[in-house]
Amino acid sequence: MKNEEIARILYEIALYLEMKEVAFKPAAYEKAAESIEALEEDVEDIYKKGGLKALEDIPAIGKGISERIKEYLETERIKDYEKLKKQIPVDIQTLSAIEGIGPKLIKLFYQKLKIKNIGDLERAAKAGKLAKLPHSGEKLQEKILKGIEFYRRSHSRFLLGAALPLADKIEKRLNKAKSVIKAACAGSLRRRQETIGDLDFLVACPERSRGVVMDFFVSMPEVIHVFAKGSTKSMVQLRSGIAADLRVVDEKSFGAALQYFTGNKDHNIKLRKIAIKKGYKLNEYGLFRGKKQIAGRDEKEIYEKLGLAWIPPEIRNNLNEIEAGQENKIPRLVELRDIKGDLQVHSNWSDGSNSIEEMAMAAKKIGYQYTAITDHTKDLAMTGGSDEKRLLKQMSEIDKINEKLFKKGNFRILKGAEVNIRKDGSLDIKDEVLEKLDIVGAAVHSSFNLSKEEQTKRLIRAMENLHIDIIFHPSGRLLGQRPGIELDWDEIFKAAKETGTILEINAQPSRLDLNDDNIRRAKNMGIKLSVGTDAHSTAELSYNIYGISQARRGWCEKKDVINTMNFPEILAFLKKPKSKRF
Ligand code: DGT
Ligand code: CA
Ligand code: CA
Ligand code: ZN
Repeated sequence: MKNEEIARILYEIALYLEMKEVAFKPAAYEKAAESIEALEEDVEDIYKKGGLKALEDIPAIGKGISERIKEYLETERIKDYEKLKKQIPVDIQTLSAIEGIGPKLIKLFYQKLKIKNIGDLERAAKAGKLAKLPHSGEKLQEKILKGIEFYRRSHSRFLLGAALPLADKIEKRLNKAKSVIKAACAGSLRRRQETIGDLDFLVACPERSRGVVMDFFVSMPEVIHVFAKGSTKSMVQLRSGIAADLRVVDEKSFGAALQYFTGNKDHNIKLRKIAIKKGYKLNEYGLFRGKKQIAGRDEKEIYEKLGLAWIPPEIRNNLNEIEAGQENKIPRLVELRDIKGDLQVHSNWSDGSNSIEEMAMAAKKIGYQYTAITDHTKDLAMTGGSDEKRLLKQMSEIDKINEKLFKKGNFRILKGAEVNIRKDGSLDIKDEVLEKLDIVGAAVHSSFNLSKEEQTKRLIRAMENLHIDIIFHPSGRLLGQRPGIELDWDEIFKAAKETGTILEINAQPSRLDLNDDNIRRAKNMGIKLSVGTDAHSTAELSYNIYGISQARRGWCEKKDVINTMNFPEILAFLKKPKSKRF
C-alpha cells in the first residue's frame, strides 16, 4: 500500500511550497496529505478501479494533485517534487524522520536559523539556539538531540557479518515464540547485501495473536527503544545500533509478504509489472485475480504463477534475473556444502592467533578435505611475515604435521603463502622458493594511491608470474573505511584469463572482495574464482558463509569456484601449468 509514501511526499511538497511562500497551494497539499493518510482504501486500487476521476473524488484532492498522484503511481516519481528538492536545499526527508520534528519546526528552523540538514540541526541544538526560538524550549531541544542520536544509529549501515548472526538469533527466537506459525528475516539481509540498513522480520500468526507477538517482539532483551508499536507493524532500536521492523501477516499471505519485503525494490517493480500484464495484481498480501487470491502462502508459488522459476534472494536486484527466471535459466548457485577446503588461512607463524595444527583441525571439523596455510611474507614485517628461509622451515613443519596427523590421507594441509605485490608488481619472495609451495596467493598491502594505470600494470605483472595461483582480495577495499585501489578491470580480467590466474572472493565481512559485479564479469569470462576466509583464528573459518553469499550474488556456480573440488582434483589442478587451467 502506497498511501503512506504518497502522503509523505505531499507533506514534503506542501512544506517546500510554503518555504517558497507560494500562496494557498501549501494548505491544499497539506489537506490532501492528511486525507490520503486517513484513507482506509489503497490509493492504487482506487486509481485502478476508477482512474483519475476516482482520485479526484477523494476528499481534499483536486485536479492538480490527482495528476501528481497518478504520475507517482505510474512512474514512482513526481517531476515537480524532484524539481522542488533541487531548488530548496533542505533535507526534509531526513529532518522529518527525526523523532520530535514535524513540518512546522522544519520551516521555523530554516527561516530563523538557516538549518538545512541534520548536521546544522545538531550544531544549533548543541549551541542552545533551538531553545531560544518562539514555540520552542529546553525540553524540545533535548528531545531533538535524542532524536538525532537515534536517527544516526538507525541510519548507519552495518556489515552483513555483524547483522547476520543477530538476525539469525532473533529469527530462531521468533520461530519458537508462542502463537507464531512462521518467522523469517527478509530485506537486504535475506539478499545478503554487503551492508544492512535495518532488519525486516516477518511473522505469520493467527489474527487474534498479533498483540501477543508484538508484545514479545518489543520486549526482547536486545530492544532499547520502541519507535512504533502497532497491530501489524512495529519498529525498534536494538542495542547493537541496528534497527529492526516486524510485520505480522496471516499465514495465507506469508509467502507474498516474504517476497515483497525481500525486495529489492526494482526487482519487485518488475515483478509487479509482469503480474499486471497477466491481468493479476501482486502486493504484500498475495497474487490476485480480481478479488481471488491465487497465490500468497508460499513464495515459490508466486514466481510459478507468474511464469518464473524461483529466484534466489541473493540475485534479486533486477539485473537480468527475472528474464533468466522466465526462460528457466537460473543457474544452480554454489552452496556452502559445496566447499571442500579453505584457500586463505593464517596461523601464528604470522599474524594469526592459532597454530597450524589448530587451524587444520578446525578446518577438518567443518568437514573440509583440505586447507591451505597462507601466512604473510617478509614485506609485511608487522605481521611477522616470513622470509625465504623461514618459509622453507614452515614447509617442512607442514610436511611433519601432515605426516603426523593426517597419515590416513583423510585431510591435507596445502603449503601456501600470501606474498606481497610490491609497488612495481614484483614479489617479496624469490621464484625458487615460490616454486616449492603447493599454492601461492599474492596481494596488495601497500601503495594504495598509485594511478589506475600503475595499479593495473602492477597487478598484471604479478599475474604473469608463473607461480602465482591466486590474487587475494584483488581490490584491497575495506567496507566503510577505504575504497579499493583503482584498477582497469577489463584489463585485469583479460590478464587473469590469459595467464590462468584465479581471483579470490575474500570472505572477511569488511572485505567481500571481489564485489558482486566483478565476480559476475569474471565468471562470464570463464575465469575461475576461489572463496577464502582469510581466517586469522579458528573462529573466522566460519566466515565462509559470507564468501559463499558473495559468490552467489555474483551468480557463481559450483564449477566457477575451485575450492569446491575434492582434494585429488584440486591437487591435480594446481599441478597443471597456469596456462592450462582454464
Ligand atoms: P536496507 O534496509 O537499506 O539494507 O535495504 P532493504 O532492501 O532491506 O530495504 P527496506 O528495509 O527499506 O525495505 C525492505 C524491502 O521492502 C525492500 O527490499 C523492498 C520492499 N520495499 C520497501 N519499500 C518499497 C517500495 O516503495 N516499493 C516496493 N515495490 N518495494 C518496497
Ligand atoms: Ca532492511
Ligand atoms: Ca525496513
Ligand atoms: Zn591479505
